[in-house]
Amino acid sequence: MRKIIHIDMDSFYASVEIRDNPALKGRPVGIGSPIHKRGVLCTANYEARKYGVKAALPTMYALKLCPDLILVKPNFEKYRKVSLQIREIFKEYTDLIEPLSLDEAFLDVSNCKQCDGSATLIAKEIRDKIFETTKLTASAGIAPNKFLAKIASDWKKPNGQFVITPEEVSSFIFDLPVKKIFGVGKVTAEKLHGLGFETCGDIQKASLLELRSSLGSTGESLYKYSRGIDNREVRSSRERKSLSVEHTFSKDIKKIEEMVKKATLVFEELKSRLDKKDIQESKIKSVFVKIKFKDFKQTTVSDLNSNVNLNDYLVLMKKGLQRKDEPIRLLGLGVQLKTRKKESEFQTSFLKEGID
Ligand code: TTP
Repeated sequence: MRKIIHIDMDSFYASVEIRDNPALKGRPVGIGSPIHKRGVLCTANYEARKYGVKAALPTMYALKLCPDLILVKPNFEKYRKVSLQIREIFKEYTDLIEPLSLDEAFLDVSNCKQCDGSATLIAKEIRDKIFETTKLTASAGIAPNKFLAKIASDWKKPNGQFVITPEEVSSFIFDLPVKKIFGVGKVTAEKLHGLGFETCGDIQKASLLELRSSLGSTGESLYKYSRGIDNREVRSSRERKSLSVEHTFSKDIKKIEEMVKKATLVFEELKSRLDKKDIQESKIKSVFVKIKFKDFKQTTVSDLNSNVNLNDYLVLMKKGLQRKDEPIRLLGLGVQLKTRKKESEFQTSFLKEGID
């Protein structure tokens, strides 16, 4: 039985900016470029969230929801510095640390001797130390696995923590809405609702076979997650090979103008994810576009190019669209990263997943 802590800083970029400019305190703040209002927000503080303003929302739209929103340009150097400070604190407790982004990490504290081995007390101590060192608050989730710990860290946000003991897993998971499950986005959630699954408890009533036939491999993951089962280890040295953002549309898209509009949104989200994961251009090997057509056939177009810019992605998208004259149901933009793998291996593995 593992003891996992998921630590997540509260409205991270916004909190750093407010800490460094107290005049922003108590006012609605969004992090995003004030000049390029055509972009999307990286995040917003809790005052702004009251208006419905949140990460990934187009800045123009956020300003409509909250005309008093103060826009602050992101400063990644500062966020990186805080990130290093919090990682130093994690290291005082365990070597099994899996950072998910600059402000978020899983810690496996199963063998940690501090605080008499109590993961709850360790989480509290870590949050206190983070505050002492950075003057920023963090929330924590404590649970027997990563899936539950991540959900739990959201439960008492901001500046709180929530524990799910092994005994509590069944009752906690039973009423959990399906959209809280990792990987279940808007479209999958709608599909699940259509099948009559509102909560994890509902999914538990279905057999593995039923889930597999109606949802494919997603069905298999849902079978496990809906029972609170997750055997993934905390991996401290994982080498990321790619990062992408995909949008599945609730209605298939036919018109090229609409595809360009969607691509622009996906692109902005990709850029902000790259920042959040601290992936700079020097780490990028190639860029790619993935398209899934109405008939579920998919194609990937890539280019050995480390510049992440919208025009290049649009060129790749148009190339992909020429391969089939059909509306599209999914658009993904991404990057392949430089790895320690040999070039030849990279090419084959990429092509394998790339074409149809
Ligand atoms: P999150 O931990 O997802 O969000 P948050 O810390 O802003 O707020 P919460 O208190 O609800 O956890 O992301 C951490 C930082 O990553 C966030 O401050 C800004 C950045 N980010 C982006 O740049 N783009 C995004 O789409 C998201 C979700 C976050």
